[in-house]
Amino acid sequence: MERLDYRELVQDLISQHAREQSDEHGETAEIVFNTERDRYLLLYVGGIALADLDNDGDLDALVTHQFAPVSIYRNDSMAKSWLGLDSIGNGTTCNRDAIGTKVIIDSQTGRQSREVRESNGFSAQGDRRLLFGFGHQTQEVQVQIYWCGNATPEVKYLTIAIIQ
Ligand SMILES: [Ca+2]
Repeated sequence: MERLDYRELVQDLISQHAREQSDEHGETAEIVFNTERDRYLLLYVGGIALADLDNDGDLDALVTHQFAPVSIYRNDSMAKSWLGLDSIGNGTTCNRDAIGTKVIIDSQTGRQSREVRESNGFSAQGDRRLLFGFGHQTQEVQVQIYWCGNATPEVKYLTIAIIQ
């Protein structure tokens, strides 16, 4: 089975959204609610996907509506140090999507853990890439990766730097 690149799918949706929100001169149009009915139709949520669409380390949101174009909400948090891990299993001892892989990171800011999941609930999907934030300082971190539930972790030591 072919592995889909969700980033390409999201870029297609963003391009489609931009075209739908632009006027005939290519200028981005402001969304105007003409009636309460329009507001209801736009706000009626069908599904949500949380992913780092602009690759800056924070989760953005893509929301589908039953009767309106897709909405995209960019998270404009301040730049911090972060790490994104995109896990790919070897296909024998761990599935190719690495579902069930758990990552624990110990740093000066504490312990964080994330797990690769197939889905995030009804009509919802999350970024398969695991995102970790480390505040406003460069630091050494210990990364423990438990591939597909394996009891013995793969251990890495990384230096996380702030991107300005
Ligand atoms: Ca982001």
